[in-house]
Amino acid sequence: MKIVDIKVIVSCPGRNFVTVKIITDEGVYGVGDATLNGRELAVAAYLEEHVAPCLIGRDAQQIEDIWQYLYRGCYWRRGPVTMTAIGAIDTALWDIKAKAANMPLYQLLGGKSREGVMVYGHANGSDIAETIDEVAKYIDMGYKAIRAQSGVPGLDSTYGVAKEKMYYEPADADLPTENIWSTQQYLRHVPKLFDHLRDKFGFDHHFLHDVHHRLTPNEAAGLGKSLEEYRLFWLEDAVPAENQEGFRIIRQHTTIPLALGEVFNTIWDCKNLIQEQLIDYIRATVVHAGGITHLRRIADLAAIYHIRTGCHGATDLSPICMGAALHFDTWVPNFGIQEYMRHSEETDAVFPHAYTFKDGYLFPGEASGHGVDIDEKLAAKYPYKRAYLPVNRLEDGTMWNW
Ligand code: CS2
Ligand code: MG
Repeated sequence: MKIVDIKVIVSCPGRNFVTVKIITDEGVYGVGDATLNGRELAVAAYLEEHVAPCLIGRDAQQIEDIWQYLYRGCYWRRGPVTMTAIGAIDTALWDIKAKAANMPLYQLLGGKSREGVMVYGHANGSDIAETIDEVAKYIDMGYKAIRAQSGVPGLDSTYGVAKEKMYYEPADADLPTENIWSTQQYLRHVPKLFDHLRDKFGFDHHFLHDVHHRLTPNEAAGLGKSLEEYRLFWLEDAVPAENQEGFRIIRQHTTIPLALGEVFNTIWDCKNLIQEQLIDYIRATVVHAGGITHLRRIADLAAIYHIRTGCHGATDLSPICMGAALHFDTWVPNFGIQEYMRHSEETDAVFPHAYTFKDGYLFPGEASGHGVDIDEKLAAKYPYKRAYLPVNRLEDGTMWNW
């Protein structure tokens, strides 16, 4: 089964997405998500100029060899652009293999390990009262797990707080928006949020929170301690993780479950974190961590150390990534949870998909392949629009992590 054509489709149905379509001489095709928020065209050019020419004529069934060829063979290993491009090709090839086998992808991976994939939704409000109302809406929709974010008094904008309530789009401007951050205000506010939430809703639902890389290890340790009584499912991205050893400090002080890794690209980014059992959930996902082929290796390493998966699933990951992740989640033995931020109607129309939501769970569907396609004609109606993620500064103007 030879690869005869590779298309790179860039479109903006509400937000930018990069999609790869691999076409074979047997007429079977597969699609993969190649979206890297705010750096979309770098991946599109990488795929068009440096990947596609090397793959034409190759056997689409040799997923592993193609993965190794693109990883080892490029000499410049790792990095988000390279690994997103590899992830997209890998996803499309798994889609082809499963379609050719006439099976849903989860069957090819080893079959179902569970009936449904527990997801968490995003409740957010400009203050605690509004966040409580939003959490109530998610509970009414059947969610078992809900991420709660709220505006911080004294700050004009806070990560995770959006006007649109069912989805959150942080890449909001043609040039990066500048936000102001205060660690002190934030640390005072978050325990109050969870105090109110537990008071109102009790302990039957899972609550999660994303710090979005804002703290130092010692600050994170303090926050973890102050949140322990509220029994969070996890505290996410408390600290930027380039310095993996930093997490030892957090671990020495608190038992709050820690989640990390939506920005990780390879097993090397989380090797120490996993082997030293410094985290509880690994957030790497299909599109940014080298596709199903590589994510599977990360999950297997994590399983040895009692660490479970919690794939990233924000709106900047296309429905193709979500579909592939759901097949992975259905199979992976050490599954934890899946993030699920809904896409806009425009996005859903461009990417028809087999997955469905019911009572707090997502189901990948029984279509062969990963069950997500792209409507190319419709996609062509939405040309690329440059959009950046915001940047963050401290109150005195110092650049900080967004
Ligand atoms: C996030 C994302 O979903 C999450 O947990 O941290 O909203 C993240 O900010 C975006 O994916 C960035 O592109
Ligand atoms: Mg996050």
